Amino acid sequence: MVKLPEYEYRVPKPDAELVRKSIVYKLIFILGVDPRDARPEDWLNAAMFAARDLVTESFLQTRRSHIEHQKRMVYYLSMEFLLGRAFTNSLINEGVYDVFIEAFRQLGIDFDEVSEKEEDPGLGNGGLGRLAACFLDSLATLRIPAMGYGIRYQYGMFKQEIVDGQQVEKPDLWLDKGMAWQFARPNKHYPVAFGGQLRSIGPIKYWKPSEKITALGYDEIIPGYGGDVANPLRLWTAHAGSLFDLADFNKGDYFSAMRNQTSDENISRVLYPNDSTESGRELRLKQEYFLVSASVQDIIARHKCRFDSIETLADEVAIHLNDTHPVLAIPELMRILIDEEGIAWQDAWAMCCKIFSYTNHTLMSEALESWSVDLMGRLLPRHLDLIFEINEYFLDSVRELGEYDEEFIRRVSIIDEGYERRVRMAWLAVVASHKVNGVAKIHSDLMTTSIFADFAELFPERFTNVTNGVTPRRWIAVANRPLAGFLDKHLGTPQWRLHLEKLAELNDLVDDPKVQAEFAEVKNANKRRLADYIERELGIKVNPEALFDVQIKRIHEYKRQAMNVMHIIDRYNRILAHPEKDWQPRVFIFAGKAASAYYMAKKIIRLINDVAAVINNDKRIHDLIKVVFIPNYSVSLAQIITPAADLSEQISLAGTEASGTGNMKFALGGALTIGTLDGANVEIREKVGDDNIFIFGNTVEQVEALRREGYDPISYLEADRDLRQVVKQVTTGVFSPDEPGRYSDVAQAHGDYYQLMADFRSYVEAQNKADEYYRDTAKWRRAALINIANMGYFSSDRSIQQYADKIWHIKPLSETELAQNGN
Ligand code: 26V
Repeated sequence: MVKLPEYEYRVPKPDAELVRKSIVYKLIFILGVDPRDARPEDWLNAAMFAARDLVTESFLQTRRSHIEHQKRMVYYLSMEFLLGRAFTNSLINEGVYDVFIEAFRQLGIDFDEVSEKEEDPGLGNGGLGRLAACFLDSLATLRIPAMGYGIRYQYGMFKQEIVDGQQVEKPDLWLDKGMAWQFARPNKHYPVAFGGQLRSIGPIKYWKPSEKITALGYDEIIPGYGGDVANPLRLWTAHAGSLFDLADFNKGDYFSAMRNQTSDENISRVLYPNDSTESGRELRLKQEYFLVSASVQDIIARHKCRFDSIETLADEVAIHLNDTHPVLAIPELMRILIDEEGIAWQDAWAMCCKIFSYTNHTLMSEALESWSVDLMGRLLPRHLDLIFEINEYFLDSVRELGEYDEEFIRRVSIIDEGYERRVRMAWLAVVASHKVNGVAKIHSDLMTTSIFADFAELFPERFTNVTNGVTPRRWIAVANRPLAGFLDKHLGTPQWRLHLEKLAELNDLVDDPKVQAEFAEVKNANKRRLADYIERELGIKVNPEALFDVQIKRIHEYKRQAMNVMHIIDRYNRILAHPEKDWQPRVFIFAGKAASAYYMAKKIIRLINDVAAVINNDKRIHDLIKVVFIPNYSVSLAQIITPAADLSEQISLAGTEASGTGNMKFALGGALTIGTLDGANVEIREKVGDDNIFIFGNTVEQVEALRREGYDPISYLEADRDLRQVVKQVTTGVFSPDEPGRYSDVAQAHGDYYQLMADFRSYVEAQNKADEYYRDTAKWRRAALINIANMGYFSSDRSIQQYADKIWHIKPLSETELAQNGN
């Protein structure tokens, strides 16, 4: 190994002058741009290169420590990572935010204008992807030896435009804007094979694939807070054929070789913009296999570079499956261990069972992945064969217990022997994992009584809960600087960034009128920032003194944005009927994307915009209601909207939202929740107390009872005149006068499967209660402060610590391990 004297590669502690010089240097010598011609985009790239220099050292040092101290590693496999912008986050985590602000000031360049030029890498759909990003932040911050693996989609989540009230999808060309935050790793490449045949010579099986592509790695740097650790998120890009094998081109058919190249490279072209169904798409299966094959090969290569023998793999490595999307990692590891490493089947299986763990993120049956045996056999014959062997081995072991009939065996079989035989990916995940967790208490409980009930009977010790969390670095320190200042002052320490439970000390201050007033100033500053954004982007003026009522998340029927709209219409009706009453002015804010093929979700977006057009322009309402749909929801938009909310809408039908993490971000920013007893709302209520949250609606038990007894939406309509009026207005075209029949199908949708009618009245009552609270400013501010003070538990640091302790059995790098690095 090359010996370097220390001073040759230690980046000096930066001051503003050094940073300024570095930025200008990068601009000229890396980007080749004359400072006099530089656009904000160029300054951004230059500044990101300057910031990357500061992180790179800890990035390399972290890796070196893992090797030297032979640390057990965890690998987090996910098809989605919604990282959000890297620039300001890295400055906060490196502790150089103010230094960069000063450097920009010296250059005479607007820091905010420049940092807003950064594209969000939208490599995910929603909750699951954002959770993965919060987890990476916590893994690095807690110094856990870890690495993420994902796909570097060329096109991330589509950009949403609203045209005539309707969603229009536009491609997201995020990579074209520069990639200053990634290191290309041209030496990290692996072949990924598909198709062909499975042959055998005696007991030895071998796979002769018909197609081979190359996975090429890029490392996105994930800096931990405090600046001494940074972990990689390795993202794979598909390249045609074998990278350095030019044989194909020498056959003389240059053009068809090039054509094949484009189709092979489709694998990493685009993120599937759907988070509930994508049944049977061949390209999706190829993407999933592409991710896991490259990652498992890389994990093994890394292990071999640290240890002599593959036999110790299960002692040194934990692999976590973020939902079922990367579950093919199980047969892929089996294949490599058996076919390439010569390990006996049972030994390989024992290793897998020690290595894998799996998180379930949804109970919705349509989101449970299964692949037809036919398709899998065509694309991955060896893997299908291994899955059959795993299934046989597993079912034999169940039969041996002698307690279960064939009906039970049929239910737990990894192969669904229905009309078309299918591989149940969640079953495979449960059978191979030593731990399976849900993402909130209620969700983990429901998991073991519903979809996984049979498995919970077989393996009770396998199931556990780790309630989700969010990173306070991004969601307070970066997104809510006024609140960060407030906390620093009143907690008397910046330590809440690392120990969020310190927020509890605020509990002593919630009655102090001065503290309440200061908090109100924080909230108002955030509301003014959002109001400016809304005016700039949409030309709508909203009053920052009104109550900001916010629902931002994917548009889904189960999340019941439609019920929110029904309340708005009902309120509109009541104001018109009683204009003399003292109504609380409200701004209703929505944002969220609908899957492009999800008809009903798109219709909900249109309804929101139609209702907005009518109410916002009705002079009789005197701005008591404003309805705003903010287009193109993303992590960076959430960073602007969340801190500005007064009221957080978490109104899914009980039993449908696994956890939610937006609910945590809002409460952390001092918004009060109006919500059902669903997902993490249940635990938020436990922490903040009943008086500081507006809970309404049926419980899971009540929802199930209604379903059992035959849910009858009409009965609610008959019993409630206001509800009847709202439904009538929507379905007869009051909000779509140019096309009165536009929503005639909406009310009938699946017989109100998500029980909006059943919860409507109690929702409206909870909303009225919220108005009453809000009028009593001291009471509201106190409740908001109590919410902040009791959110410490919902830090993703706590979640990750629990994963590390109960699931991965992994220890962080100690201070000394990090420091003792021979270079
Ligand atoms: C499913 C599918 C189906 C196949 C096509 C692509 C695709 C992509 C994603 C998904 C699963 C989405 C599941 C999800 O995002 N669940 C959310 O996870 C959050 C983090 O645990 C949790 O807070 C939300 O409640 C839950 O909805």
